[in-house]
Amino acid sequence: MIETDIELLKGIANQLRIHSITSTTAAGSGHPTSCCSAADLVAALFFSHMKYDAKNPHFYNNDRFILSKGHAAPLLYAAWAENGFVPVSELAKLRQFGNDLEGHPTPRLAFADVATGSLGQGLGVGVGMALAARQDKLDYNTYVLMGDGEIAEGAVWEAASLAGIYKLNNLIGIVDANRLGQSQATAFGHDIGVYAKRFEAFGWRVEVIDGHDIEEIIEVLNGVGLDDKPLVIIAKTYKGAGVSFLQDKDGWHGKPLNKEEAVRAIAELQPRAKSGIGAPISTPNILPAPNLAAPASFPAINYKLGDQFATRESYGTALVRIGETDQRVVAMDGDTKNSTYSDKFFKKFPARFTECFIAEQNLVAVAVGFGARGKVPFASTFACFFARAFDQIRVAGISMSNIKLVGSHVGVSIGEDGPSQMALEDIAMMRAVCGSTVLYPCDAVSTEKLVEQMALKKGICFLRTSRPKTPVIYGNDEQFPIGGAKIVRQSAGDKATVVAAGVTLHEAIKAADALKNEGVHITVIDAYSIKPLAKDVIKAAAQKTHNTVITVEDHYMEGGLGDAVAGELSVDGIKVHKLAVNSLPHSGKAEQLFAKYNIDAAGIVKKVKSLA
Ligand SMILES: Cc1ncc(C[n+]2csc(CCOP(=O)(O)OP(=O)(O)O)c2C)c(N)n1
Ligand SMILES: [Mg+2]
Repeated sequence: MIETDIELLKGIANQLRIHSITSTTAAGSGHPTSCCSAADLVAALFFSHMKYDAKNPHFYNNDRFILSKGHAAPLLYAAWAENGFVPVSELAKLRQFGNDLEGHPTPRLAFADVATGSLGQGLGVGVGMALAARQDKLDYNTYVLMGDGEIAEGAVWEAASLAGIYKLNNLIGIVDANRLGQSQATAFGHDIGVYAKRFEAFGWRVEVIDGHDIEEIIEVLNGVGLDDKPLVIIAKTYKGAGVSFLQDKDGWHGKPLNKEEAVRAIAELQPRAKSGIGAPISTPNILPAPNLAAPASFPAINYKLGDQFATRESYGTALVRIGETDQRVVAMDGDTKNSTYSDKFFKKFPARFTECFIAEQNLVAVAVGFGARGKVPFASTFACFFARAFDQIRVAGISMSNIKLVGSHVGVSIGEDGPSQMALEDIAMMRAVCGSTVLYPCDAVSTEKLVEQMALKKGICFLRTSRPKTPVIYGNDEQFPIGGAKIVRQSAGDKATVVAAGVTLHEAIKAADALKNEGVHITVIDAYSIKPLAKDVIKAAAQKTHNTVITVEDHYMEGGLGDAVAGELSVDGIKVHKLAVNSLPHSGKAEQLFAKYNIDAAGIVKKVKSLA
């Protein structure tokens, strides 16, 4: 433990304010007043309380800091400049094209584990990290700095709830209660007792402090981990604190000072500022490092052709199998584990499973947190409910997160439960995420092999699993590389190329067999990798069938397999005819719904025959 030098910390806080003002003025944009309110908190954390190796922000037992109010990025950058990691001269390049000191933090920076800036997401990520620390028997703490306006977000309370349930005393939330939001005062202004009651109700220990009193800040931080609850520090602060003409003033959110104003502000701050360069920082404990190595291979699979399994069930089987050899694999679910079959993993490895209850935004945020700690998190729920967490998934794209999302119960094939439970937009949604991979297996073997691929592939991978049982059509040695496709039927003189995936692949096979009896032949392709799509395989097949492709999918018309194929192949002059769900579905038997939307064998036969 280093000795606390209160005067030095006060001085560093003002130095951080100066950097925040200077860099945003140089950039001509940014949020200097949001930085000023939190400067004392950040100075105390980075230069007295937190234990970390400032030369190696990735060190596995460093305390973690998530700037959930990501718009205060200049303050974070200033802290990492004052601790010596970022050259101070770099701060002047804030927000410049090509510089990693962007408007909001991203993991392009070694010290930002995740992207922030879409408010309300940091605490859930912190929950994932705090859980990862526990699983890895590491003693780092996770600190999450939030704005008071920000905590109106429901996702904050999903996270607060789970942290309370799991008594995460290694998670510390800090609310910078500066009374103001963007366009006006927050709903509760400085009536911060309201926040205290709310966090208390979620099972947190609450400390209400003056967020500009370094001694008080240090005192509450000294109490971190002393009981079995997560701790939230509600810090009463003033936006623009430290500068007389900014402090507690409306209308300054997201506004840089002009040059003359900056000079005046710095003149106020400079006499009370001290450099943090060379200040001692507490070092983390050296504990055994977690095993984060990818395995050389996975145990073999053993299926018999024709045996029937739902791909959702094969997912559960696969997860247990890869979890045996890949210690990085962890899983989480939103109270659907007996439907998604993630309960197989839960039963086998309870310590590596997190029940997130019915809170899908937090489910994804927790996965992002685990991913940021080197784990390979598999988060599952009904595919339709991932739509609730689309912003978390989108931001995971910016975080370049390594997360695996597994959505079951897709399409009209779920039948009787009706449209509220049917994922019919999920392919469109997941395809749109930067850097994502979208996979859609049709049988047990391809599911097992794709789950292996997902574990080995860094990035956001989505696996679409189905409820109905389907026969095993592939041999145990078949390989399913991401970006591939399987030609399952092809002969000379084929009339059309039918591209399907998942349940509709089996309908396409039935259609091929039915047509064959009538002397009509078609190519059938299993597009198990929707993104990236095996464009060359489909194109080569299409060129042998008069440039005619029919896509068949249990998904809405928009943005799914059909659009993926059309989007890739239209430039090559290939005509794509889409069969997909084209109206609001109704409860019913899967067969009835398939027939209604012409995505069953009969519909495919009809379509093939209709083509000249
Ligand atoms: C989800 C989301 N909604 C809206 C915004 C736009 N926005 C950025 S900062 C801000 C106000 C934040 O207020 P507060 O959390 O109190 O932070 P402060 O700047 O006061 O510290 C808003 C509305 C955003 N970034 N994210
Ligand atoms: Mg505020």
